Amino acid sequence: MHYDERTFVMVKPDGVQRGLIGEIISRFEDRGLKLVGAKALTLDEELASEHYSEHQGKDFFDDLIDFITSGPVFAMVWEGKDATRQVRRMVGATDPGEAAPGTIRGDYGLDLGRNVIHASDHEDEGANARETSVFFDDDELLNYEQATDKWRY
Ligand code: RTP
Ligand code: MG
Repeated sequence: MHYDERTFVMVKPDGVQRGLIGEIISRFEDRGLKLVGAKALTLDEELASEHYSEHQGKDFFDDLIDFITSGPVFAMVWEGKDATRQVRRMVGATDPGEAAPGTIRGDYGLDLGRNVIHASDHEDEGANARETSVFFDDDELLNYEQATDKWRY
């Protein structure tokens, strides 16, 4: 269990279009996580394929790439205790129809494609480092103390 674990998260084009960036940031802030990187951008096909390289060859891959390149996304890195697993719990199941109410996908997701948010897989050991490096250079990530740090992670 690492208190300063970092995890990669991205609001997908549907979440950006629906104005959910602020709501999603608030949820992670309220949970006591620390924002150490953020960036708005539109993915091209190459970057999108690199990000979702684990799904190359699957039947939903082309639709996934079309969707994720269809408009701006909002990429972030959050830091905190057990951050990868805790963020995944807050994000909820892949299919919003199965995601529990109270999770981001359970509250806002529409369907398997339009599920609002991506988060690195806590069961895939290298996912965070790999995905973070697709979006951020090392010097774009912050190291800072928050006044509230001693009260949280
Ligand atoms: P993500 O990577 O986007 O955070 O989602 P996830 O880990 O919960 O799910 P993953 O298995 O990595 O799938 C990536 C995205 O592909 C779409 N998908 N479509 N059978 C299908 O049609 C299918 N399966 C997955 C979803 O949008 C999912 O978020
Ligand atoms: Mg995934």
